[in-house]
This record gives sequence, structure tokens and C-alpha cells, in this order.
Amino acid sequence: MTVGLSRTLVFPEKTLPDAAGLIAEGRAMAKEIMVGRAPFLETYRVGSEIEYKRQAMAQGRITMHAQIGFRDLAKSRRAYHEIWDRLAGSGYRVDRYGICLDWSMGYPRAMRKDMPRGTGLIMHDVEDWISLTSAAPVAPHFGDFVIGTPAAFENTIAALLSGSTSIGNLGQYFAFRQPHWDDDIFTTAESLKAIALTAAQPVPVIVHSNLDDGFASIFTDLSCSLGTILLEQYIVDELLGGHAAYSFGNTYAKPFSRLAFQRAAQKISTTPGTMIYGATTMYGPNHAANYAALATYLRVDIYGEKTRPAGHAVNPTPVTEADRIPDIDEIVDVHMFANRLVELDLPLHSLYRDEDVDALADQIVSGGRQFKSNVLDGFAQAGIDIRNPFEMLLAIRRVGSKRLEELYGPGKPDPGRLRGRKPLVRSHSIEQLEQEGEGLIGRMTVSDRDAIAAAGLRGCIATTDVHEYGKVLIETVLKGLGIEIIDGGISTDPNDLALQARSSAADFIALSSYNGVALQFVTELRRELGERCTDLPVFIGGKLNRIPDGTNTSLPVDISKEIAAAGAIVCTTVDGMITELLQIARNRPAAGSRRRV
Ligand code: B12
Repeated sequence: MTVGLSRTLVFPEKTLPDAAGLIAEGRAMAKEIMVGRAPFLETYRVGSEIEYKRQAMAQGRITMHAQIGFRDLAKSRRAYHEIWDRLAGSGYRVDRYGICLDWSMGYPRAMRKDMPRGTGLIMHDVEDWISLTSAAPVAPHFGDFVIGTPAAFENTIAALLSGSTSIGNLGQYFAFRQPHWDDDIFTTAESLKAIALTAAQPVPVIVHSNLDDGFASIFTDLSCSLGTILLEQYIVDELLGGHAAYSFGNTYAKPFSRLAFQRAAQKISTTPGTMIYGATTMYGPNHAANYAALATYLRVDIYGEKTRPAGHAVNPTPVTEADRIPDIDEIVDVHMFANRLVELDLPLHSLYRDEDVDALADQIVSGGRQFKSNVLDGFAQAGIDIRNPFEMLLAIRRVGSKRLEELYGPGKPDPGRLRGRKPLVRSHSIEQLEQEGEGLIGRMTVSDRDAIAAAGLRGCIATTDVHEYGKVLIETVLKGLGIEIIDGGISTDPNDLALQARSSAADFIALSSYNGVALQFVTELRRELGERCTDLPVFIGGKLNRIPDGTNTSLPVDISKEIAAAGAIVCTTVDGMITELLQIARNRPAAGSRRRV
């Protein structure tokens, strides 16, 4: 199937960088840069985490992953040591840390200090990286803002020197955009060099991809997510001689399909998996209630890894995660819970039956293989060189998840559905958001709905970062209310959004923001909108917090009031925006009798 895809559409540039030259440059660096002997490798006498994982798989041992990364390096070092130490004191082990670098770390080092910051760890020299991973014998997994960003090569060098043998994140490469950074050729070149450098190491180094950070959170078909693993293996292992491994979990909230996906991916894995991430979309504001979600997904993950190990560590996510970045005590607590659950869980395994879940896993695998071959055939027919890893990476990134699924998804065409296909195995997140949106409209009175529809409003909808679910929800509601939608994009910049809102004569902007940049974004957006749009309403929702300058807790605090003072209407719920829109609609002449400026 080639509908709508052609080389010139995907690559309008006359020439692209020489892939072979970039690969040679990356490989050559392996003469100087090698994996440092961090305490993890020394203590367990292994050459790499892959070796350690294979040993744990052979022993049938469940391994544990914790996510850490506070803004402040000293606090992050303390966490690295203290979590390991306190768990060891109880006879338990944390095997690996996923280190949450700040997204500003994704810019080349010289630019970092002037770029927008999120809520994660900021480091400066290689010595900082080494001092962190030296703090305890736990495997350092640099899963975010390394490969896949403009700083891919330099950050991979630092990660290797600090003893990391698990580096990501290809998922981010495909789906993330650093604010104010449009040069995807540079990002691809640096990422290709980084992968080549890992592939040329004398020990195997994992090139990690969190599928949810990439396309899996937006695909409607789990087969496409599995097909993504196959495509990543094709590029990293087959074309570049490296070791691709995947992670999944954030958005896999249904226990049955979560287990089926673990089974399916286990069948096609060559390298041990990194971690099964906590099902964080199951968490809400009530911490006690979150324990039920925690136990539910951990049980499934423990069972999956115990019975058909894919090499993943399990990831007990603190119950405070929906509020903000969790603190050290909360991480220790949740690991105590998980370790005790492993002990209590094993006797239950004989109660489970596997036939139904295996049948679903087989369906996901066959759909995934179909997706991979559809993508390769389609790309080849469009004139993309499918043996060239640079072209493969950039083409997948530029075509994007929605279009890839529309064009190459294995489900039968079904024009009425999202992506125009009936998924082979439905992924639930997007469908659930649509149902939530429809429910909100259903609860409104007919006269309120009619009033909004009659006003002929037009809204420009965008996100400041990769979190897109809030936008999907808002779009569903606004469409249902007959409001025209101007798509302001994902991970957009304030100047671009202001331009689009003005040129499309939008009546309001609706913005979703989660990464701690909301205040800066709204301030710049207001400035860019300028004098002419002083009364253009800007609605904003999501996670409206920020790490205050000079804090010593490294934890974000709510800044809704400051955002409101900067000129946005803060909405904790979608109802809040609907009430305001109703007000606007009632104060306006009917559609048709208004002139747009
Ligand atoms: C799903 C998710 C992801 C998915 C996103 C998938 C996708 N394509 O959208 C993935 C896995 C990709 C992801 C990635 C990351 N994430 Co995330 N993610 C979440 C999670 C679990 C859910 C957020 C969500 O979408 N909820 C669904 C929406 C619909 O519901 P809601 O948030 O409750 O929103 C309500 C209202 O706010 C309102 N609303 C939302 N937007 C708007 C807009 C308007 C106009 C209106 C009126 C209303 C409105 O609608 C909802 C209805 O009540 C949260 C934790 C949590 N449980 O909240 C973390 C969370 C938001 N992520 C977080 C982080 C740090 C990240 C990463 C940086 C992690 C990393 N190191 O890689 C990356 C992002 C990198 C980047 N470049 O941006 C942090 C943010 C930290 C903070 N600000 O304190 C959180 C809070 C987790 C945590 N505790 O660390 N994430």
C-alpha cells in the first residue's frame, strides 16, 4: 500500500547526510570511549547489564527497576545510594535505576542553560555522571534524553563512561520534539552516531526504546506497537549491528492485554527487555486507591516474567506519581511493597490458565509482523532506501504514528473509525479518552449544547510537550459541541502557536501542559499574541507545576495562580472550560452575523 506516501513528501531535501560516514564516525569513537567499570559491573562481575539480566532469567529471579532523577545532583546521588541501602537492609535488591534526565539535557551542552527546563536531573561534566553511578552497585539505565535527542552522541559518551550499558530512548526519537528545535536531520545524525558507538563496544550495550514514549501510546492497535519493536530490531540489530531492547507499560492499563503483550513481545525478543514500566495511567489523585492499581499490574508483570521471562525488571511506581515526581521515601516504600508481593504472589501462579492469553499474544505477533512488512514494502515503493538506517529512522519519525497506522496498520479498513481501520487487538487508552469526552457532552443540557454550537466558535488546540491525552480529550469534547478545531500541534512553541491562532482567527486557545514549562510558555504566548489579542482566552489544563528556582527539595510545586496571573484561564477539569465557553457563546452574536478579523 503506498497511498499518499512518496519520497519527496517524506524527504523534501535534495540530499541527506551520508549514513555510512556517520556510522564510521560513531564506531571510530569506540577506540577512545569504552564502558566505565561502575560499582554495578564490579560488584556482580559482569561485562554488561545484558549478562546480568541473562543470569537473573536463568535463576528465575524477578528484578526491580526504580525511576530516579531529582533536579539537584546531590539529591539524586543521595537517592542512588539510599534507596539501594535501605532495601538491602531489608534483604531486598534494587537492580537498576532509570535516571530521569531533564529534557533540557537533550540540547547540545553549549545551549542547555538558556533552554526551557522540565522537572528532571541536570548534570554538567562527565564527572557528574560518574559520581552519580558510583553511588551504589545498581545498574544505571539512561533511558531518556540521550539517544534520540540533539545531544545523543555526547550524552551517550557520558553514559558509557559512567558505566551504563542500557541507553535510550528510540521511542523518544520517534515522537519527541525539543522546544525551539526543528533540525531533525541533526538529531538523526547524532542518534545514528550514538547507536554505532554502542554497537562497536566490546561488550553488548542495550539501545533502549520505551514504546509508550514513542508511538504505542497513540496507536489504536497493539499489533502496531509490537511491529514497532520489530522495526527497531531491524534498524538497530540488522542494519547497525547493535542490540535493541524495548520497554512498555505506562499506558497498558488492562491486565489481560498487558500480559498478552508481554507474552507476544517475549516471543520475538532477541535481547533481554529493559523494564515493564508501571501502568501509570491507572493512577489518580487518591493514593490509597492507587495501591489497588499497583498490586494489579505488578501481579501481572511478576507472573509474566516468572513464567516466560523476557528479561524485564518490574517497576513498582510510587502511588504519588500522578501528583508529581516521587520522593525517596515513597520509592523505598513502594519497593518494599513489591518485594513482599513477589513473595506472596508465587503460590498463586498455579491458579492461572494461559490458553486465552496465549491466543491473544499470537494474534498480536502475527499482526505485528504484518505491520513491519507493510511498512518496509510501503517505504520501498515510495522510494525510501530501506537498507539505509538514516533514511529508515527519519522516515518513521516524519511519517509519525497516526499516518503509519492509517497506511500500514494490519487491521481491515473501516472508514468510520479512528485511523480508518478496525484494530486487530485494541489498545484502550485512546478509546477510553473518547468515551470520557462523549460522557462529558452527554451530561450537558440540550440548551447549553445548542448555545455553544450556535455560536460557531473556533478553537486552536495544542500541547506544550509530548503528553497528548489531554488534547485528545479536549478535541473530542469540542468536536462534539460543534466547535471548529484548528490543530496547533504537539510539543509546539509559543511563537508558532500565536501565529496560528491569529492567522486562523481562533476565538480561543486550549492548551495542555505537563512538563513544568507552562508558566514560561503562557508568558511567551501572551507576549507573542501581542496587543491585538489581549482578550483572546487561553485555557490551560494538565499538570501545572514547576520546580522553584533555588529549591532544595527538587520537587515541583503547583503554580496555577502564577499561570492565571500571566494571562491564562486555569482549568482543573474540562467542565471548567465548558462553563467559560458557554459564557462566551451566550455573549456573542449568532454565527454568520460575525466578521472575523
Ligand atoms: C500518560 C503519561 C505519559 C505518556 C504520554 C502519552 C501521550 N502521548 O500522551 C508518556 C509515557 C509518553 C509520558 C512521557 C513523559 N512523562 Co508523563 N505522564 C503520563 C501520566 C501517566 C498521565 C498524564 C495524562 O495524559 N493523563 C490523561 C489526562 C486526560 O488526564 P489528566 O492528566 O488528569 O487531565 C485532566 C485535566 O487536567 C484536564 N486537562 C488536561 N489538559 C487540559 C487542557 C485544557 C485546555 C483543559 C480545559 C483541561 C485539560 O483533563 C483531564 C480531565 O480531568 C502522568 C501521571 C499521571 N497519572 O497523571 C505522567 C506525567 C505527567 N509525566 C511526567 C513526566 C516527567 C514525563 C517525562 C518527562 C518522563 C521522561 N523522563 O521521559 C516524559 C515526557 C517527555 C517530554 N518531552 O515531554 C510527569 C510530570 C512531572 C511533573 N510536572 O511534576 C508526570 C506527572 C509523572 C510523574 N509523576 O513524574 N508520560
